[in-house]
Amino acid sequence: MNINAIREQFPILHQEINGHPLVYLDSAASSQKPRSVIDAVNRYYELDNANVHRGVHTLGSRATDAYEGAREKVAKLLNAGAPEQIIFTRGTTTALNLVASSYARSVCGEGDEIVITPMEHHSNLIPWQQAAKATGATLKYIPLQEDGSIAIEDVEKTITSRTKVVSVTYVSNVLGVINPIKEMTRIAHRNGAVMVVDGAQSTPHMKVDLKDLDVDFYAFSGHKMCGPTGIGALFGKKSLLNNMEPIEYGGEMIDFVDLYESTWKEIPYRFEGGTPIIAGAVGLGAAIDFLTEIGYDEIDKHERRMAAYAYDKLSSMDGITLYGPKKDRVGLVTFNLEDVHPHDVATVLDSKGIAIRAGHHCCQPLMRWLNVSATARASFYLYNTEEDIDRLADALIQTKEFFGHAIG
Ligand code: 7TS
Repeated sequence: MNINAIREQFPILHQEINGHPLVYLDSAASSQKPRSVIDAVNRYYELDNANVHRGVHTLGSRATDAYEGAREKVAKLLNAGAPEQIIFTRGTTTALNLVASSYARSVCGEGDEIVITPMEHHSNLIPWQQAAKATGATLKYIPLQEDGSIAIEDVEKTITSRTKVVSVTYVSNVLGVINPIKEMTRIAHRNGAVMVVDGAQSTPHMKVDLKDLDVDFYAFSGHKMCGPTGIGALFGKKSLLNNMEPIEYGGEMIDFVDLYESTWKEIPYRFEGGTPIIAGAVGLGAAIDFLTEIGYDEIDKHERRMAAYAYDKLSSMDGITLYGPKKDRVGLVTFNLEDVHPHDVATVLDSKGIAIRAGHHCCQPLMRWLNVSATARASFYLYNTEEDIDRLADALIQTKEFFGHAIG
């Protein structure tokens, strides 16, 4: 992987922030976009723009082909099988809410269980809290081990024959841990539960094979994987989607409408009410082309190298605490500097042109589990270099000094 050639394709990276060359270490929040994605969205608006699934005119057909072509690309990327099992959504949050509002509320009742973990992003936690409240089901948590990883014995103990839904993130946006989704899915299925996976942090970085994992639902966002904001998708097995009620009603999703009764289109359209996110889907399709051309093996190798380099470099410093397991992690490091609030760390780093994220990362229960109110996080993607991490480490040393502490 030629990192310089890759960096050349990301226009935003070539600028100074506060008098320093930008070092972007916040891709877990949102990745940057390559020229090919920006051009694909522009080209769509300049040449093909129209509404989909209705016009008999040429632009309408082109827009429909582009939109449905993007759906096929998503299905192929994830080895998801039939493209109608891919529902375009605004992102991971909307996709998970769709499963919790439509599927979970129809199958759960008093005495049933919904199982999640304390490491979930609020998007994969609050929808289940609300579904549990609405249905009388019990929300249960698989406990985490000391380093934040999940032990299969604990999965076995938590999931029971009363469990209807298990919903877990593939990769934690704070701990960087990769969860054993395939084994967890097997256990969920053995107990008659469906497996929902939050793929927000896995899809940008790892080859995901939904047939092999055998999960029932899988959600992700385009903006974390070089695509535009406002587009993502939900994969659902046809047998489940076919029996689910829509949660949004209106144009595009209906078959026949009468004054007092209506019927719905087939999947996926019944879940895509209103004019869809056409340009977003086009951009996502271009992002998939971009990532697959480079190859997930290369991306994964590069990011693991970055993560290991960063982990080793930062953990060798005094006065720093790193969170999450040491091995088997994706390209991010979450940390705290002793006696310096992470917001202050991020502010000092920004003054040196380095963008990191500070806060609770939409994981307040996980922060409580870690016994902190907030953390700093540096996250890497295919365009980051060892030099970026050196700049981060140097800036952290200066931050410690700035706040009056020596660091080794
Ligand atoms: N799930 C996980 C694991 C995430 O990391 C995020 C976003 C989401 C769900 C929600 O995705 P959305 O596109 O619907 O917003 N995570 C982060 C983050 O770590 N920092 O900013 C957003």
